Amino acid sequence: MGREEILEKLATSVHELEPELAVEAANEALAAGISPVEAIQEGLSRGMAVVSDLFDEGEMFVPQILIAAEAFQGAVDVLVSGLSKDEQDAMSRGKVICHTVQGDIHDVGKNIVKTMFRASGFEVIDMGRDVPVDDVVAKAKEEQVDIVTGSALMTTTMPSQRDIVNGLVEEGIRDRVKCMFGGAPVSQEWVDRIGADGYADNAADAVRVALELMGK
Ligand code: B12
Repeated sequence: MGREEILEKLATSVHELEPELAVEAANEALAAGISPVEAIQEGLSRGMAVVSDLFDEGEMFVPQILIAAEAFQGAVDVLVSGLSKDEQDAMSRGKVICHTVQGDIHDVGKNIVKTMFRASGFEVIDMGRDVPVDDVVAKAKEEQVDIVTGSALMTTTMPSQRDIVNGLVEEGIRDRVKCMFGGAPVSQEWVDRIGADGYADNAADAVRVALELMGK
């Protein structure tokens, strides 16, 4: 099976909701020498984009999204297990907190972003969802992370992102910690307004922006 076919199979397994097929395709990707990052970006993420579109069009519903996320994650677990020693050593690319902000339980996007960070060699602390602002700020300080990221999926929970930036300022560590935010209602304009450092509207760009912020 060729490279294009395998990438297509990865994408299809996600939007056709077939976790077993996703694992099979991930193993084929490894055997064919396709890099984990490429398999996630060009394969799985394309499948997830289809899922998002179908959802917006009312053609797919939440239970299906969760199965798609399961297929995505299962394939990622296989792909990451295939990272070379060098790639695993690159784990020092930076330490990142991922979480979904206070009051918000939407974590599908957060999990994708987390996965992309891990697959790209970042060390990720996943704090889960509906995480109090103070906990995030305290963790950033305690773990001396390089970047705090946070997802907000509701207009009502976006202000927590601003509170995190302010909390880091109050703790006196804002100059040492970069802030990156995302989620469907979040925009570059919002991120600029609250004085954060980075924004991206998808997981692949999130990694690209993070590397820029780290000066890499
Ligand atoms: C699935 C879903 C749910 C599931 C969540 C399951 C889960 N475990 O996540 C359930 C059913 C639980 C749910 C509950 C609710 N939901 Co809901 N939900 C959605 C839905 C359909 C899809 C979200 C999703 O998973 N998208 C797919 C992922 C892949 O996309 P994403 O999260 O945007 O992430 C991508 C990018 O944004 C980016 N990104 C994400 N995070 C980050 C972080 C960084 C740092 C960066 C750089 C980038 C980045 O990269 C990701 C990958 O490409 C959206 C509709 C929508 N179109 O967004 C509504 C939606 C978000 N929900 C909504 C609402 C209102 C609710 C409820 C309040 C409903 C209710 N009345 O009970 C509750 C909220 C409870 C709470 N306190 O949070 C509204 C929010 C409206 C608003 N106020 O803004 C939406 C927009 C639906 C709507 N049109 O009304 N929901």
